[in-house]
Amino acid sequence: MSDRIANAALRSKVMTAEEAVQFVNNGDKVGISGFTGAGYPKAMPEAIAERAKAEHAKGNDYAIELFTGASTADNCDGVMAEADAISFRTPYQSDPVMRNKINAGKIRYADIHLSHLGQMVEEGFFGQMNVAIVEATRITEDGNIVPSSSVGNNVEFLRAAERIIIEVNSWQSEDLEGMHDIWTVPALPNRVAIPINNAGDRIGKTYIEIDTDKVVAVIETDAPDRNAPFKPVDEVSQKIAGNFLDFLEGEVAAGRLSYDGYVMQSGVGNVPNAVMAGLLDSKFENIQAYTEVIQDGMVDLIDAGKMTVASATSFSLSPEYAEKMNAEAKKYRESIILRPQSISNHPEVIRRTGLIATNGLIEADIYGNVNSTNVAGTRMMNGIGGSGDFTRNGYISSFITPSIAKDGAISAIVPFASHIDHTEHDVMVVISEYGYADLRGLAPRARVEKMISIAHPDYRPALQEYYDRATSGDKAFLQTPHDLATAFDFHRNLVEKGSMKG
Ligand code: 0RQ
Repeated sequence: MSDRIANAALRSKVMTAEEAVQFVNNGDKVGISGFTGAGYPKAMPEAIAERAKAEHAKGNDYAIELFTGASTADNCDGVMAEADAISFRTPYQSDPVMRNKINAGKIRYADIHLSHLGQMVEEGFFGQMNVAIVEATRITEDGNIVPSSSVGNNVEFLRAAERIIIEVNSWQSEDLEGMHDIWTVPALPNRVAIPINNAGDRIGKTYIEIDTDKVVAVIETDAPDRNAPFKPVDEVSQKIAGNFLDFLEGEVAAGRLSYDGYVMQSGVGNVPNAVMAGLLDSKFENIQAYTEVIQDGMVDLIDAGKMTVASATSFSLSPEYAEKMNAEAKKYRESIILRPQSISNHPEVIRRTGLIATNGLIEADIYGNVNSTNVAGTRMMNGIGGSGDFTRNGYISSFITPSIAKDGAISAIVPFASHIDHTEHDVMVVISEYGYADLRGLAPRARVEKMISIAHPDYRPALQEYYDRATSGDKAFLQTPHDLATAFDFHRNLVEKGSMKG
């Protein structure tokens, strides 16, 4: 038996996932570890999926309500969705099978700001949590949990659940111990200020204290995290990264940013990764990240001595970089901190650090409203994730996007966003391969020209025609002019004809 389970009482609870699944009942609210493809339980999801299939074959109902940190992986979200083992999901997902079931109406999905969920769970907004299933690197002598490659909502789930199942994964490096910083805001009415002034401040413990009496099972696993590798940086991503760096340079020239004062938040994806590659060759030094996930590009910046510290709640590393992290965790824990997502994404700290938020989008409209979640206003892509936490509270909030998707059938710049996650009040800069639209301080009508200038040339005439139509004649609503009869023509074309061009 693994020497990673140092507590004798918990050692006596070791069993297989197939045995432990008896503690996960139909209708249970289950909070699991996991954030992007990191730190999710490796054995229980398949056991839950198998139990669901067996129960369904007998004609019995069996489905759980699933709460996580964020997205997980195909052998977690994917297998359970495939087996119809999930009836409700929150706060974020990106698995194709789960996405299809959500859009088919088979899984109810609540898309929630990542910083909000822990508090909502603990305060009972969803009712009683039944089970917490959390991956650990190690269980200490006192029965505390050393988390693995993510922290997410583990603390809140472990506190709120009636029963706890711990998966101890020996694939995770024991040297991760010391990287975590576990501290949560006391519950109302005893709130205090979060004592983080700088991204690198450590304020808590390196482990999570739990009520060991609630532990019903401990499972030993030895399985890797599963994150997809990044696509190689293409020409469009490179241009977007270049435009983003031009924007940063402009801030330096204007005296609003210094070369050693950049605090970064970055969404995941290929374009953010290209931005980080661009930063490697830039004049920026001593970069700090106060963000949600540690990506390959940040590890490169740390290795190059360009980034001094990265604070997040999870890794989101390619398989190659995950292996490297495991091999060198002792070194990286000097400059990487993993916190609960209620702290990594907390508005109070985000505002204090003065970070520049940079996220992806589905579409932005000519006035700067951003849709991050629903294609054509109706089909869920992934979810809002942490983009709202950072966009609303960043010092500067930027979005980076290719001007088109699906070989040009979709324009990222539209007349009227078909769903709005980030309002015109929060969106400051939108960047595409054609340049950046700096919307700060502008009235809505002054933003239009800038937004059209970063649209794909194929779509610029139609956007201009729309704006001309919206402002022609005696239109009543001149603060944000719209022609309501044609405001969604781009989307109607997409749905009816397969392309926004019509
Ligand atoms: O689809 O993979 O089938 O080709 O969306 O698009 O251009 O690679 O960009 O990876 O940054 O994703 C908004 C989805 C953008 C993401 C979104 C299709 C496109 C492609 C991916 P394919 P790109 P990205 C912190 C912040 C919300 C959560 C968030 C997201 C795929 O950024 O989920 O910001 N954001 N969290 O073809 C139809 C459109 C589309 C579209 C793109 N208008 N219509 N499909 N796509 N635009 C999160 C963390 O830090 C964890």
